[in-house]
Amino acid sequence: MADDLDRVESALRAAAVTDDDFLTEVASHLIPAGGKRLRPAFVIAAALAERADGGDDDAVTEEMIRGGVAVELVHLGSLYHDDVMDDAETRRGIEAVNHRWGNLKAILAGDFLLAKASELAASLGTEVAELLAATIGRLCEGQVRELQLIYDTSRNEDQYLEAIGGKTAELYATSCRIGALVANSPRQVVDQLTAFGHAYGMAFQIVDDILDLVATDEQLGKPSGNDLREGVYTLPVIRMLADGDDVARLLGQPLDDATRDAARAEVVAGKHIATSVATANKYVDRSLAALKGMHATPAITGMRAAASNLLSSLTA
Ligand code: GRG
Repeated sequence: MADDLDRVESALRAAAVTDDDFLTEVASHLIPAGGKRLRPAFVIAAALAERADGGDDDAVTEEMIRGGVAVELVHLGSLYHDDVMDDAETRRGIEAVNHRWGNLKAILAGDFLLAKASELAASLGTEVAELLAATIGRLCEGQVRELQLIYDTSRNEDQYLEAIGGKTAELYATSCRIGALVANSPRQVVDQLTAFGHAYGMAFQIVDDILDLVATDEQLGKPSGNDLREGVYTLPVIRMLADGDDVARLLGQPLDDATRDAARAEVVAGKHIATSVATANKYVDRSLAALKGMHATPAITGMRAAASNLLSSLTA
């Protein structure tokens, strides 16, 4: 897998190169800064899911690499746009694109990355092209759902789950689906891997949202409690508000640092970090159940391990 991800890395860098040196610089900015490359890893794992030998040297085809690059470019483009919306100063431990070059250039460079993703997807056939286009739409819908309820203390669990389904889980589902499609897997397998990706993505975002409340600034690379400050009320907060908790007195408006810290401390002291971890666990179980009946090939074993380890970042 390490060699395959090196191939993804080279192809990713190549995809951001244009005739215009300035656009190349802006579009390439976040690529060397890292990122876990989880989505391309799932494309490749899903493509190898039925390979009992785990895939010999030639098993990972150029098409699989291209699929991985396409989904990572969508992810990257969405981060460019997300950082504009959040007025972010840093991303992946370096200066955010909007902070360095301004919003207009960040938006255009994000658009450029999405265009490149679409071009690569089109080279993988109509079904993949349509799937990636629909996924970009779902990302936007999820993000809009979230924005519509910013600072809204009546945001409910269904609204939260629907938003994270669109903004995060769909791209994981699509990553697995593209891998399975490129490998010409039977429809049943394509659908099982897609369901795995969706459930994994739900658990991933719930954990990400819990980390925003419980992790330190150093662990996050940004101030913790940022979602509270920005009025994005995530699962533990939604549950406290539904219980009629007193924390409501602090929310519903932009917060200064001291109020954000006070609200965060109340949420962390309450019981809904634990109940939200349990909900993330439910999605982990659902992701494992989606793979039921599939042979324990090296790729499937790796996907199961990735899901089972998802919650370990909370105890690390
Ligand atoms: C036009 C595609 C497009 C999107 C516009 C801005 C937007 C709509 C959607 C934003 C979606 C978004 C940023 C969701 C959060 C996803 C998420 C969990 C990001 C963190 O992913 P990691 O941890 O990041 O995989 P790394 O840095 O490891 O790649």
